[in-house]
Amino acid sequence: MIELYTYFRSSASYRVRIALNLKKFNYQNHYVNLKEGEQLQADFAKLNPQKLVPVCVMDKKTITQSLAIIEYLDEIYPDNKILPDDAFLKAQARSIAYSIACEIQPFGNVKTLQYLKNNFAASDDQIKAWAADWIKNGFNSLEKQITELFPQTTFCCSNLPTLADICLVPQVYNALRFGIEMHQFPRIMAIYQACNQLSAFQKAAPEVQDDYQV
Ligand SMILES: N[C@@H](CCC(=O)N[C@@H](CS)C(=O)NCC(=O)O)C(=O)O
Repeated sequence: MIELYTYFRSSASYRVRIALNLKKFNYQNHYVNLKEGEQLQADFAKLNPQKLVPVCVMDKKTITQSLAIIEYLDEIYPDNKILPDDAFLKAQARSIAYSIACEIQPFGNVKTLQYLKNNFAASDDQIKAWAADWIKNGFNSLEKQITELFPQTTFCCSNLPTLADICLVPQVYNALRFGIEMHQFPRIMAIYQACNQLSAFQKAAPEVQDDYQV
């Protein structure tokens, strides 16, 4: 049995939920309420000293970091591949995924936004503008990259969803929450809509998680 420590609104957990669904795994959720600071409590910090979700536990092995979890699952269970076999496509899928996971998401993370509030007395509007700006900057680059390299594919870099789409969808979900006008990113939005036609993506959405709160 695979156990997933998750929070409905966590985009990194959302990535792993999509991957688990694409691979057709059953898994058991353990909910970590980030709003209540449960990620900072001693029990959870013992499981993940990084104090972040997601965490995956399988066969008594604990894995942290969403991309490490997804790549591990893909290596040990090769059915329904998440990373393409072709080396160039694999590099492109990782390039898009890393640009989201390394260059966008950390700037909107709970601890980053709390730091701005606690140490610089940033207002809610300033914090919102900060998070939205990093997403817009990242999406400007990604829109160009995907359009130039893969103008015709249904998903980011293939006609099958890959790691790139797994990272893109939760980030678009966040962008919409921050009120970003997504019509400026037509290629990204077309991919987002194509992904959300698939049940693996639908079942991973924040609104259908058991810990969902408005
Ligand atoms: N690079 C990490 C990011 C994990 C991460 O930032 N998780 C967020 C939720 S999306 C979190 O647990 N934040 C808690 C905090 O900032 O205190 C991954 O891909 O797993």
